[in-house]
Amino acid sequence: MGKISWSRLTFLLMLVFVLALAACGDDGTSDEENIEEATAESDTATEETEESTEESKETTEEGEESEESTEESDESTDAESESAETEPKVTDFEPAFEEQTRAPEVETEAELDVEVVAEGLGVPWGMVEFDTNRLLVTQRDSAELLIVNLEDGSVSDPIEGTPEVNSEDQGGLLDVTVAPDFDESRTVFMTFSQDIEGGTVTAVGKGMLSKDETALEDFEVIFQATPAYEGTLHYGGRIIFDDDGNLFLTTGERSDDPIRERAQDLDAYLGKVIHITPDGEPVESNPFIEDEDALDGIYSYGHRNIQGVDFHPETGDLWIVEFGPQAGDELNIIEPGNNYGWPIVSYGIEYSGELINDGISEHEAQGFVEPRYYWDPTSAPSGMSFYDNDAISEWENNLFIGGLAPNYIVRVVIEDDTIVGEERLLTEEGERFRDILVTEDGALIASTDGGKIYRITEAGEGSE
Ligand SMILES: [Ca+2]
Repeated sequence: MGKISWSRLTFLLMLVFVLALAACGDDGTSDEENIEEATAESDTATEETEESTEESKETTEEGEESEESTEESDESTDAESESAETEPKVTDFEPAFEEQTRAPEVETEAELDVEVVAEGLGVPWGMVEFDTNRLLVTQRDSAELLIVNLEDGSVSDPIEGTPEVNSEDQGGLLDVTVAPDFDESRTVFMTFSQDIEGGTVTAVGKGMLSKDETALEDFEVIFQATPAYEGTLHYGGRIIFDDDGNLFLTTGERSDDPIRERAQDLDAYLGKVIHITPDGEPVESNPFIEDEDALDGIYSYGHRNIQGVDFHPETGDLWIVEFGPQAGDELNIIEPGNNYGWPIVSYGIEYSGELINDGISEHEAQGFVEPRYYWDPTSAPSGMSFYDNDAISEWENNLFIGGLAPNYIVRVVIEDDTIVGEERLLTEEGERFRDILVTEDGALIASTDGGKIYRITEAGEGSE
């Protein structure tokens, strides 16, 4: 074949590729609503989610190809300026500062071992390592608490004594953690969606794990994020202990318009970070404790649906990830008394495509706290954990976040509170990553809505 036919062939191939891209370009986002919002766990919704998963897989593959062809055609392009995000933005918003979105893509250099240690679970929403290489794991829909042994993959029978939950839609048994003095007190804390008069609330309860690990004894509810609402979405529900032995609880704003406006109200626990003692009482140093019109447990407000929380291992700051509307998922550093702006300002838009509150994205200009980072399109963020370990040294102090609908784990590299790199891991697994934890020995553990628990270690460094 002569040179002319080769270049003609190349041209035709490129033309076909460009046309294919153009044809698919617009519908990549149309089904984003199925991501988590409407993930009513009905059969229909599940099918829709699977469809949109496949779509996003396709676009990812196309994205990778287009990245390659860009490199071929223009080798002088600085590779470092490439973002881990390959899909087009769904909004017209510009970031408040350059590093606020689409950080340069980074790549883990270590070779990783990725292993499924357990499968066949339900939706393992929350996990905690309560004993070396043994996890307490919640099952959201069946409201079961299980013990998963990471060393042999064994899964216990459901622990007796867990609370009754409302398991519709996004509700169920949510997060789990243990008291700092668990070895003596045996106290386990859980969050869940609870039916009370007037609707449902995000609730926190605690009980004592029996010596034989088969039952939670004397389980009692210690906190309810009132007011109750007749809805089954946006419970938030993460809990974490601070160094003083108090609990941070995150909530959601219950999703619907107008209830979501309560995220701005200091007389409602919706759309808040809440700071309580292990008995469910407001912590005395809370920012609104002197304000008679405000609820004493509130620590920060103006949040949408906070799905992940952890302390930065170096700075000690409390970081959260909140699920945005269509785009506009945010990473925030939480300071007492601050207002994070939802639903007055957002880097996202409604799933219908309409603007939110006339489409104001600038937080600071409106008197709110700018997110340290946001995603457009969505990363569908869920549970998260800082890598407070040096087993994989290049991961030290990085943040790992589960992605539900773009199916990957997000790795975020942070310097001076600024996001300087982003990587997407396990993109080929096709799993909705629900919760993340780092074990004492430095394994990254990820649970998925497909009922799997993954263990990720450096190749050759595993515990087996
Ligand atoms: Ca915000």
